[in-house]
Amino acid sequence: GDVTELEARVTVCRACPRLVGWREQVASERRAAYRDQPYWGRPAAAFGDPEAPVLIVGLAPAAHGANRTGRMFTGDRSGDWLYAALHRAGFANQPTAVHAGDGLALTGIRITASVHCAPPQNKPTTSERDACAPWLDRELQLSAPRLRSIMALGSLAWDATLAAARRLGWGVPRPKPRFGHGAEATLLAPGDRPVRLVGSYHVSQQNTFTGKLTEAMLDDVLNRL
Ligand code: DU
Ligand code: SF4
Repeated sequence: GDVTELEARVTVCRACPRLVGWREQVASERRAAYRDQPYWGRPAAAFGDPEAPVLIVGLAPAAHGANRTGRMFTGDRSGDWLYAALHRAGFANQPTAVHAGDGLALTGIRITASVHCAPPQNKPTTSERDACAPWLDRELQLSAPRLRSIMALGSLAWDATLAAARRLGWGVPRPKPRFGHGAEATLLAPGDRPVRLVGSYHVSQQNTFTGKLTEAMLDDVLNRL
């Protein structure tokens, strides 16, 4: 289908020189430590159910997570949290995500990110965010006819989603809705179809280790989707 073609196209994108250099440098330096597995070192495409009515938008692949395994949130601590929660909520067939061939499948949900390549310090620049934005635009455009809700993980994803919706001409509330854990806004997709945007603190260790984001808080947002 269209979204699977989109997945294939993003994996060969080389638009951001700094990120192309970084993803390949990390891959070549770390390949030896993961000798028994392939090391991706390329853009991570969206992952999950191609017909999903629910979309998760994350920040960007982690250097040794999706940049290593090639699959969103796979092989890092953020993913341990996210996939366990998706399994509790009934979206994932298993609670763990170890590598791209581990049998994980999602039903009713897809996961993408505002930037598809791992950035140094998990911080993409403004120009990298702008360069990657058309991939999110396209994902939203292709999912629009069936999309009911979007979960934005962190404020960058929240802003990227609102900006994409605005570029696509969807109805977006003004003033711009503010991000927060559990914040909600209603976007109007073509045909004035309401799409509920829900914010969640990101599942990064900075939030989960400190207790800023608890399992109950994450479950609460997922259950609203
Ligand atoms: O080859 P495919 O069935 O289109 O699946 C591609 C990819 O997407 C696979 O790694 C599983 C995942 N996926 C999923 O998570 N949920 C679905 O409903 C369909 C595919
Ligand atoms: Fe392409 Fe996005 Fe990666 Fe930049 S971050 S190289 S736009 S996939």
